[in-house]
Order: sequence, then C-alpha cells, then structure tokens
Amino acid sequence: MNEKARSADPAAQRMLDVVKDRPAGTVWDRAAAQQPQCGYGELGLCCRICYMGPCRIDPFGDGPQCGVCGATADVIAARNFARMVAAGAAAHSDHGRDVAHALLLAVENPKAGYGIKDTAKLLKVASHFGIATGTRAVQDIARDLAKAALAEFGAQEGELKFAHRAPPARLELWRRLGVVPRGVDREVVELMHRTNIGVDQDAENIMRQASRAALADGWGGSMIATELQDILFGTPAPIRGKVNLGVLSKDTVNVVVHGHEPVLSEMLVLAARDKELVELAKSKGASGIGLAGICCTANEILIRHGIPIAGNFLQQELAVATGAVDAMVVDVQCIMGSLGELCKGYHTALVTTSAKARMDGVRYVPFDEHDPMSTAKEIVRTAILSFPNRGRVEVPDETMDVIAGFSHEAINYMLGGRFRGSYVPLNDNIINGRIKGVAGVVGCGNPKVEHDRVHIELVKELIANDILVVQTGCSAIACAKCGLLVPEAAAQYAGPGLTEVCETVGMPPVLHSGSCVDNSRILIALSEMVRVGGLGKDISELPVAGAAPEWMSEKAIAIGQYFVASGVLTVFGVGLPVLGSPKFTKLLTEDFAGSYGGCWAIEPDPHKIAVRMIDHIQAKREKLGISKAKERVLFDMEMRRELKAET
Ligand code: SF4
Ligand code: MSK
Repeated sequence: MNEKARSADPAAQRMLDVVKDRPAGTVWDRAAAQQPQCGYGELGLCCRICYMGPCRIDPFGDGPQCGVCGATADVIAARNFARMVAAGAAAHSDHGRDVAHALLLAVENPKAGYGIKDTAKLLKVASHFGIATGTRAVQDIARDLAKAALAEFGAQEGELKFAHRAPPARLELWRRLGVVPRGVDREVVELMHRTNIGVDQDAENIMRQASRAALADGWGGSMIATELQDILFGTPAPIRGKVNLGVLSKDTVNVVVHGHEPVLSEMLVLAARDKELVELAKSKGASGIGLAGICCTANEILIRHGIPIAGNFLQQELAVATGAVDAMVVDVQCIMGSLGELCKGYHTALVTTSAKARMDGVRYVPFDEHDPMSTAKEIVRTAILSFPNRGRVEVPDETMDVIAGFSHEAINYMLGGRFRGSYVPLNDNIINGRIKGVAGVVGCGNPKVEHDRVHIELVKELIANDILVVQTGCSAIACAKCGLLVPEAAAQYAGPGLTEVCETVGMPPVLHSGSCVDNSRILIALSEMVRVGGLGKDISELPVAGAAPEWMSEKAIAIGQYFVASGVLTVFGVGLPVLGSPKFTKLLTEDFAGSYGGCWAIEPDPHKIAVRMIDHIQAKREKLGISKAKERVLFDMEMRRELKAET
C-alpha cells in the first residue's frame, strides 16, 4: 500500500515517507502484517467466553452452527457486540467518575489547584440533581453535586438523573421498554453477567440490557464527565486554534499530551507557562515551551484554551517520528502499545501517568491528584531535559486554522444572543429549509480505510446538502485539518441555505463540540431542539442522523448504541462485526427502528453514507410537513474526483 492510499492527509503522507525504512514501522505496517485478518472475528462469529471454546460458527453452513455450549450465531454475535458496549460504556464512565472525584477534590482540597470555573453551569447542573442552590455557598453546592454524581455510578435502583433531560416522550418510551438506566456501574456489570456462558441466550434481550448500559454511558457517565469538566475547567466557547503536525515548532520544547482526561492536561497548560520552566527551557537553547495534543485530550484543551492539536489517533506515532516531541504524556484510552518501543528510537520521553494505564518498560510519573501541578511540572521538566538530545527533526509544514468550542451553551448564545440564547433560530432555519437537518459525524481513525478520507468526503457532501454538521473526537480533527472547521468553509463547501446561516452568524458549517465524552453535548442539543418545538415531540422525529465513518474503538460502539436507543439513525463505516448473524444484523439495522425510532446502518463508502443520511433527513422533513421539494445534490464521479484531488 503506498503512503497516499494510507492517508488523505499530506502531513501524514510526508511522515509515512520519512519513516518508511525505519524498523519500528507504524500502525499501517502492523495492519498489513495482520492480513488476512480472521474472517470469523470480522463477522462476529467467534466466541472465547468460556474455555470449552474458543468456538466459531461456519458462515457458509457447512461446518458447526453452534458452539460447544450450544450458543448460536445470533447469540454469539449479540454477546460479542454487547460486550463491546459494556467496555465502551465502562471507559467513558470511569472517566466521568474521575471528574466527579476531581470536583470533590476541588472543594475539599483547594490546594490541589482546581477551582470552579463556571458557577452558572454549576447551579444549572445542581438543579438537575435536585440540589438546593439559593443563597448557599458555591463550595457547598459543588460538594453536594460531586457526591450526587458519584452516587449515580453505584445506584442500585431508580433512574439516572440526566436521563430526565431527554424529551418526555423518549423517557416514557425507555420506561416502556425497561431500559432507563439505574446506576452506571450496575448496568455495565449486569451486561457482563448476562453475556457470560449460559446466561442470557436471546439476542433481543441481550440488546435490551446493552441499550440500558449504553444509555447509562451517554446520559450518565459521559454526560457527567462533560458537565462536571465544564464546571471545573470552563464551558467551551468558540476559540481559534491550529491543527496538524506542523504545529510542532522546531524551536520550542514540545510536550504532547495524548489520551482522554483533562485533569492533568489542564495543569500542563499552566505548567508550560511557568516562568521558571520557560527560563529553564531557554537555558537549554529552546525559544520556549510548546504544548500540543493528540486525540481527545487534544480536543479538551483546544476547546477550552486554543492549544494546538498535532493530530488524531492514527498520527500518534507520526508525531514522535518528527523528532520534535520532547515528551509525550499519556493517560488513558487510544494509546498505542507501540509507543514504548517507538520512542526508544527517538529522544522522546514517553511518560505514563495513570495507575490504570501503565506500559511495560515505560516511565511512570503517578498523577498526584492532591498536587497535580507538581506532576505537571515534573513532566515539563522531563521534556526540557530531553530537548538537547534531539536528533534529526522533520516536521511537515501543514497546519490549518480551526474554530472549536461549540458546546451546547455556545450554540445557544451564538444563535440567540447572550441574553436570550435559544435554539429557536436553529429550529426556524430547519423549518424554513435553509438548514435541512443536523448530522453528528464522530469517531476514530482505522487503518482498514484511508486515514481521514471517509470523514472528509462524508462531511463535505453533507454540508453541500445544507446539513449542519456537529463533530467530536478524531473525526473533528480529520475535518479540521482540511479546513472545514472555519467560517470561510461555508462559502467554499456548503449549500446556499447553510452558507447564508453561517455567514449571518459567523460560524463554520462544521461545529467542533469536543471529545468523545462530549457526544453527550449532542444528546442535550437534540433534546433542546425538541423542547423548543416545531420539530416533533421526540428525538426520533428530528431531521438528524449520526455517523462514525472510520470507527475502531469499543467506545464508538457504546456511543452508537446510545444514539440508536435515543432515536437516531447511526451509520457506521468500515464494517461491523455482526454480519455473520443475519438475524442479529436485522435486529440492529431494521427492527430497532420500530422499537427505538433509531437504528444502525453499516456502510463503508462515504458517498453512500451521505446518501443514507440525507435521505433519512429528507424523510423526517416530509413526515414533519416541512419538506419543500429540493433535489439532493448528487455527487457524480467528476465531483467525487474533485473532492479527492482537494483532500
Ligand atoms: Fe464456545 Fe459457548 Fe464457550 Fe462461547 S460460551 S466459547 S460458544 S462453549
Ligand atoms: S480519541 S475513541 S480514536 S475518536 Fe477519543 Fe479518537 Fe476514537 Fe480514541
């Protein structure tokens, strides 16, 4: 596979050329070495849940049609899928739990250095939890909120508080279906129990619990993470930043943060500005200290501080290969196991910081939550000391401007003004047809498909059809790199209606809403669109759709399932490990539409994903009676070739 076919990003292509002959290789080389990958696994037909197995089902019908225990293809595929939901929900929710701990710490140990940045949001979120506010001290309200949020993880009965933010019709539907989450941990544990050997052997019933666990993620763990992070570190508002490997300055000491949780990176932002450390960096010949991010930690510090992003998931190794990363600091999730060996071939100091995510042979600087600044300073000092050891530095030139930070509140203010913030203008523009609908395009990168290509082509086609796109995670980074997340992109790529709205408000046609846990912001935005009125009584009636075009993580599956269970058509690119069971596939892609009003779709081709989403949005418009005949802008081969040439 040549470098061009591996990535649509010229900076990544350039780095792939640079590392071509290096023994360490990259994720693409390892993906190639894995070919052909296990067909049973691809189809969801392999089971290793107990040690009578591993078992596999013959998809052609000639070999075994059930495992040693008698589990069928339907049950095996459903159990595998449900366990991905459980793992994804656990990851997001454990993040949420840590943020709730940080909020408690902010109150109980002010010396730790965390404070309450957004008091208005504290009061609002406290009210969702039924916590008295009035004239009470901020610290007391925050303490109560932190404790109430922590209690949401261990609750055994009842309903998660944030589930009540869903439109009443949706909440009622969940109640009828028996999927309103109780406690976050309870739903994940029960799902793991039910997918053990010899427990739940009905795919539909397994997925009922999978929905409950997924909803516990989206409307529980992830939403707690997002909301409490905003309270602690500030609610994002539109902010300008830069993105791509070119942000790594050759002259500064560069610290790259990678992972997901902002509790340390927030301190690194301050440590990188510390006068003493800046002086130390200068004494080693650097012009200063630069901070940049990879993956979702990058998104977190971009949306709050405008800190540049060096790249998305598939670029983590390429960043090290520039030779300009003096320290890479990682916490949890999406950190490639190859980094340890890779960094040994460069001067880069790799530092793990989470007790939950250590790497064999890699330096561990435990994150001290009671004194996070000293951890942050130690890491920056480590980077400064490794700066003089730099070898050859080859940083691609590419950088791109990005406007990020479109939280639910920011969208509110932007559209309705600071004092009468509201989604009314958004709904009005959807009803009058300037904006056809809203699409969430999110998720990872995957070497099974050309890096960034599917994200970019899909999003361009959506905005050309006047569909406002909201993004998070590595998908947002992919589109930011090719210039879609700036206001000027509207005139260049968007349809006339969307362009008019964007130019009036001064916003990009593609809104960056944050990290993976911030998909919960999209849930809140959808609920708000319903509440404002004119677009039906439930999320499933809205002209909206979602996609994860280059997904790879179990977290993406949890996200997909909570969007589906919230009533949204959700299209996954690459593939889905369920196709070995036609019955289970039908449950996900057809039957769910009947029960939840949202369902999965599986489609690797960006153009076909776009067609599926646009047609869905159009059908919803027709149902709402707001459809004026307008042809879909069909991207013919010529236009698609032009797209390819541009990216
Ligand atoms: Fe095989 Fe059943 Fe054990 Fe799975 S649970 S490995 S299908 S025997
Ligand atoms: S970081 S989960 S690769 S989006 Fe959230 Fe990116 Fe996917 Fe990790």
